[in-house]
Amino acid sequence: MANSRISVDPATIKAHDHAREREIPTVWERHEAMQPICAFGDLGLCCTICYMGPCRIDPFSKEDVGGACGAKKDTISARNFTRATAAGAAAHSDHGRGVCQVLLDAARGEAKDYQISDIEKLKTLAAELEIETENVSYADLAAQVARRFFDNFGQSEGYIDLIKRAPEGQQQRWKKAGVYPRAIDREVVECLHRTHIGVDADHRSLILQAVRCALADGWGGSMIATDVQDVLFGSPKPVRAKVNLGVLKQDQINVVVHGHEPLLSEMIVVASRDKEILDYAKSKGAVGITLSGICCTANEILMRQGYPVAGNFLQQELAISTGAVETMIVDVQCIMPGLTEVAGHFHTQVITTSEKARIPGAKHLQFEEHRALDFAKTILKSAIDNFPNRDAGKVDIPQEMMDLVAGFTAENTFHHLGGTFRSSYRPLNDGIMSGRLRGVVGVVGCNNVRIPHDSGHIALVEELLKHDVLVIQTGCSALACAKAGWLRPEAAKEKAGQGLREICETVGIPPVLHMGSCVDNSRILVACAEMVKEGGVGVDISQLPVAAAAPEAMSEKAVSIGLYAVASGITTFYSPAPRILGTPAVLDYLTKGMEKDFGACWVFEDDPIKAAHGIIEHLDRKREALKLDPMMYPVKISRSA
Ligand code: NFS
Repeated sequence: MANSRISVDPATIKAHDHAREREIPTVWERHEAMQPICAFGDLGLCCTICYMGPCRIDPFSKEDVGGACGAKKDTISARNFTRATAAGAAAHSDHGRGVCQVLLDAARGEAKDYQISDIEKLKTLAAELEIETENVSYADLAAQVARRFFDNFGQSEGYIDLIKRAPEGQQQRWKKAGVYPRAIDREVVECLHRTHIGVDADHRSLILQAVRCALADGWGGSMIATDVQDVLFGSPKPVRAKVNLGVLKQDQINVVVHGHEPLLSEMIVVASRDKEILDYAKSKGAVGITLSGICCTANEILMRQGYPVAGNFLQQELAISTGAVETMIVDVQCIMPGLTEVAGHFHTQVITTSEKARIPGAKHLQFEEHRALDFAKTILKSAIDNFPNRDAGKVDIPQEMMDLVAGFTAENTFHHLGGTFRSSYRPLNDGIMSGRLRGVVGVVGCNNVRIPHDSGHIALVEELLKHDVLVIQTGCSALACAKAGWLRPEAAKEKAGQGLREICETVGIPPVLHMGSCVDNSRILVACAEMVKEGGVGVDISQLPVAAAAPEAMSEKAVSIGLYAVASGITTFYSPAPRILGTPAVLDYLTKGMEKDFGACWVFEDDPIKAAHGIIEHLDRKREALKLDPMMYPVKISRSA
């Protein structure tokens, strides 16, 4: 396969070449072996829900045929879409539940290695939940907040609490459409119930339930995960760090954490600084320990601790194929089972730690939160013991590495725009109103092997920056642009249009702001709500000059994120489309009908430059509707860009 189809990142190309020379198949080779991809499945026209089938619908058939039960393509495709949303929402939200459990355990003194790191955030949250904060110990407050959030998962009455953070206009739309989310688990379960054979067969009704479930994710499970993690581990602050495979070190013990929940990785951070552990590492001939991350776990320890990032989703196997990783510690989500096969060619141990995720070929060490630090030390010791097994002849670490600044949040990000004296969203809104900034766009999501690694993120973001769009990022997308160097303040001079550059240089921020992991897309929702509150750029999220993009979407979580973004009023450019392209009715509702119900829609555009131009036009339409000033430094869209 040509390198241009692998990646736009030189480190990835080098590491992939190294794996290929050693005849180690990775995701690219496995994906190629899968060709041609089944078109029925790809178009969303394959139904595996009951055991009369699988049934598949011919997209070219003149007659409106159905599967064995009579379900036609609209039903089949909408059911598949709803199930994908439920799985994505479940993954984010179960993560949220896990951190709530640790908050409760820490408050009860049963998880002694954890503490409440951000007391102010705890108090603010408690007040928001109308929990009495006077004369209550922090431990008691934390326990009450945790229990209240637990209720948000399973309650039989009422609605999820944090949905009230949304502007009134958006809440009214949700109520009118009948999608105001009740309880997180309930919405996931209802998606599964409705999509069982013989229940809901109306595509719009199914998608509206998917919307309710996605909202329970974005304004519920994910938002709870973000807020409770901030309470436990501290709210991120801007921090400098390094990214790409070059962070792995030849003379050090390399431990890579991969997955999503920061509960264990935060403890590994603490353990990796422990003198006894460092001395033990030296006793085995290593200079020290390099702890780095892959995927969203990487984002978590990056933004709170400044730890280096080895790579994003498609680089997970390549980190191992450098031959320099002693141990990869994984928990949940986005962990390829193929890792252990790659590890089998080297001395690398893959260790699973979550009771929810075991991988054939990996060693399982069950993480125990009540003795978290001891557990972290045990795992590090086993990595150190593995160092002498490394075969120097097999080691090949690409040297590419880039500086970045991460650690922006809804609370601190736009406050930076105001400098020290004006801590509010006013300067951001003023920047937009005066035409210095065209708008704000969240570029988020995964890598997908169907698209050359990082190419979509890079092309789309580069084009947006030229046109004075402030870009905020999370997940693997943030890591793609970090590797390109755009999360450095200097990138404003190199990449941004004049208006954006002026703002970035005045405040000293990069033109692309790292806002965390994928559950932290909830920070983007809160930031949008804050922009509305500040005034002048729309009374509803759907009126703001904002948009979202996921140019290399891969996971079901990305479907849930895309859906809650759109339902929250943020038009979302998404590629590749979820499996609905074979169904005109579903496609029509997602790309047009949702606009009427929620004020925003999905746009499925595979060409990242065309997507960027679509976003720019969308922002300009929003600006026009609000009668904002013309852009101060207009740059013509070049169609050949
Ligand atoms: Ni998000 Fe994070 Fe990456 Fe995609 Fe996977 S790591 S939760 S799903 S692949 S951005």
